[in-house]
Amino acid sequence: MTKFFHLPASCSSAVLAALTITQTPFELEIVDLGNKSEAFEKANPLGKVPALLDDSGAAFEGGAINLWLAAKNPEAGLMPEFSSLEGREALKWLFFCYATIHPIWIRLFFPQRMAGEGDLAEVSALAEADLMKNYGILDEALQDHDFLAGDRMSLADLYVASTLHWEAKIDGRITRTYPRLAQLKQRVLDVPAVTKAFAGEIT
Ligand SMILES: N[C@@H](CCC(=O)N[C@@H](CS)C(=O)NCC(=O)O)C(=O)O
Repeated sequence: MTKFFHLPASCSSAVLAALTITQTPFELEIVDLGNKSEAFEKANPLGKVPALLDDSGAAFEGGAINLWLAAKNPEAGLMPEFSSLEGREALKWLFFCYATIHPIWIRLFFPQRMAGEGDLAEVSALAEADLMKNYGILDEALQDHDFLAGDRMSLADLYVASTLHWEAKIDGRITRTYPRLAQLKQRVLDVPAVTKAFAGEIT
């Protein structure tokens, strides 16, 4: 059976949700970053969650895993047909989240990795300002429809909803500033399979 390496309330929560929605059987390993298991080291040489390991090999990078799960389980409707306009939008926002937004959170949570001997508070302040600018772009994208790529939830919405949990670090400033994002988060959390997957870890 596929082993899924996870840290509750981290970026691997979006993969947990996709595994649950697609009813993919998996065995859960909660990772201890301070004491990494041999299987986890094998699953991801970077030592980061999410990762999968099965008899065929290993997979890491949450966006890639989720796109693969979506393609393998089209009936789950996690992504629109890529060649459609909705598909282009969903891919655009998904890549925006993984490539642009997630690295900014890393700067906020681990400023020492960026600052070295420098000013941690300055790195954190710049990261927070960058987050506000980029979530503002997502907020604008929700002006005319309920989800980022139209009227149906896609992997991009799932990812945004799980990242918004981290805004506790900045006193909930994102959803206080951008109510459309608060609504999006609630819409995603209300999808029954998402509610089940996130139970107790994303609120
Ligand atoms: N690009 C990777 C990033 C993975 C990542 O940064 N995971 C974090 C949790 S959100 C982690 O495991 N951090 C541990 C560390 O950096 O030591 C992905 O999207 O899967």
